[in-house]
Amino acid sequence: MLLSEKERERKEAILKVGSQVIGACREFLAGEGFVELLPVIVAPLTDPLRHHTDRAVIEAYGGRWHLTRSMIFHKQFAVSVCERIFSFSPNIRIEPPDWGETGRHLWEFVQLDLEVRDASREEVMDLGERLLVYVLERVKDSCSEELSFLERELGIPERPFPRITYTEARRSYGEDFEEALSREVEGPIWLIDFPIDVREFYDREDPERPGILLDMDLIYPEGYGEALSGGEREHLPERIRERIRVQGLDPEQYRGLLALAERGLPPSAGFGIGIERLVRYICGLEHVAEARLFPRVPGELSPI
Ligand code: ASN
Repeated sequence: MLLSEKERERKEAILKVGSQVIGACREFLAGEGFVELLPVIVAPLTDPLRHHTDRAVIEAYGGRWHLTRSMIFHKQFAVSVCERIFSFSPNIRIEPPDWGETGRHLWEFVQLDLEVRDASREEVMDLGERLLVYVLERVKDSCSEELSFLERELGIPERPFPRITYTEARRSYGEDFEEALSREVEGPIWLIDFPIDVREFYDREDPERPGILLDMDLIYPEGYGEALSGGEREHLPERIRERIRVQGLDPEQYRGLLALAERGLPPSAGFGIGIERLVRYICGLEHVAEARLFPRVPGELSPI
């Protein structure tokens, strides 16, 4: 026997919840007029990310191709075609091996990545809240048996969700504020206004508050940590060039993005929400790896 009956039943319950989560996201976004894009797996450029992540590059046809860390730049281009887009985007991020123990990291995961042309941060925060509440309600309803098998009591948060700025969070909870904040709050909370040097260059600087970004994370309660990350985007070529320069990145690597920006990337805002983390939260799982049948845990090998 591959799994004991108890293990099999537990895995099946989690996978059924995961499947309902994906269906509920699609249903909600279709109702909001979104177009689903097929994901990009390899591209000449990808998200630089602000923390250290080993590069995952393959060579083909005389070119170097990055495995997608996030579809951020493709989303910025895509909204020049359709006003509202999303994709269930597989991401590869070769994180440090000890991140396998955080309970929150997989080095292959899927994020529901969405973007809206001409939107403000407020608009996508509103959308994010409605999406989360819709999914929780749907799953609570359609997976009541699975949730009771997993002994999970799921509350539906009230909107609007509270907010805290990055600066306030650090002042109140210290360096490791995300974890502490997530343990203390009763429901999801927005973390907003990150300082410019802690985030990637594509999050838009607030023109009225230099050094502060128009971005946000959503933090789950009960210690489950970050749910979602996003913001308004830098879309003007001179702004992108300047942010790349200040972060000490090689502009040559972002030649393709800069060429698109010169031709006119539209203003936009969006976010990505980790699907395995959402399933972990809904099911009350110890480790995000439990949300996948074939998990890729940093620092661990896999037989299949
Ligand atoms: N998906 C995120 C965003 O939309 C980017 C990321 O995953 N790093 O901002």
